[in-house]
Amino acid sequence: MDTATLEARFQARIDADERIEPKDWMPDAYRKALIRQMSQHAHSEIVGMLPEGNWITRAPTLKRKAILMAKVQDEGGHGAYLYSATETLGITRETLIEELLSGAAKYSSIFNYPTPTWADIGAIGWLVDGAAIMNQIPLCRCSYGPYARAMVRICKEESFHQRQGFDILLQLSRGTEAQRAMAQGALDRWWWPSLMMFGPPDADSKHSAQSMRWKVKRFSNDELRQRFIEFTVPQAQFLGLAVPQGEIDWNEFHEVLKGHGPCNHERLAARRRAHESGRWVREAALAYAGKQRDRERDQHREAV
Ligand code: FAQ
Repeated sequence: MDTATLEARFQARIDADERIEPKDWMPDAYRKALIRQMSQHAHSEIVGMLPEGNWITRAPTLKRKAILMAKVQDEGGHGAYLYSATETLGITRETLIEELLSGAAKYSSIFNYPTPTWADIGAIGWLVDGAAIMNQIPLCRCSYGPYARAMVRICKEESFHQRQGFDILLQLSRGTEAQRAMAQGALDRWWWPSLMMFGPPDADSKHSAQSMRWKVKRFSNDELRQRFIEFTVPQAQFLGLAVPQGEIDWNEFHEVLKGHGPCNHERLAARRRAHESGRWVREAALAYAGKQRDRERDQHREAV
């Protein structure tokens, strides 16, 4: 069968809302687009552990510390599912991680901002996880089966994360004057970067049109951004906090993507350090797996 016929059949399956599975035929461009988006997503989850991890040792109570540790571990788990789902497209996790550590791969702009106060942890849960849910619920209906299924579980966990962040800010906003000011400061810092998470304006989004035809994306960047604003503003009012007014500074977004955000260097340096210090664990696990295989082979030989 020629490529044009295969492509027409593929698109017909997508149009009929059928799921594409790893062993199905797919156009090269579809495979590449998914590897791009899913690996960026996986990297974001892993790099996203860093701004919050910064507060684990300084959480204000034992309960808050336990909750934060669980949340950060969840993000690591999301990264692991997403790397596995990406591997089903024929690329290895080692290659993906090399791309992250060399600086060749993107991860979400949002994780290049600092977390100077405890209220920033509340703002990340409320706004960043809130934005992630808004973007990811439609991905549960994405045409690629492994990505869509990973998203179902991830979204359930993100909704717990969003509530814990809101709860931190609720407590601060009902607290002392200084605590209210801290909550407002965090909202002021995270509002614009959270809106930028949805990606460039529709007119500048180079992948959206094709991605929508393939039903990877179901809504445009601006549509989801607008929904997020409508959903979040009443919550800010409930907290008694003022939402910053004005326009998104797209110049800032592009600078962060080019590696010039406040924490780009720090984040990559932390990931490289973690990768180096985990080397012995990976080597030991590989050696153990090799020994296990030898043992199983010997047992099999003895049995026959
Ligand atoms: N940051 O043509 P479009 C989380 C890039 S997970 C950096 O519109 P597309 C959980 C884009 O890659 C957060 N780069 O692209 C958590 C492309 O560059 P390329 C991550 C961005 O793919 C919470 C170029 O700009 N979520 O938060 C960004 O159609 C708390 C042109 O853009 C996902 O990854 C950005 N914000 O739409 C963890 C969700 N926006 O690749 C810890 C899945 C755009 O050509 C703590 N991804 N770019 O070099 C998506 O839904 C889409 O990929 C978009 C971008 C919507 C992000």
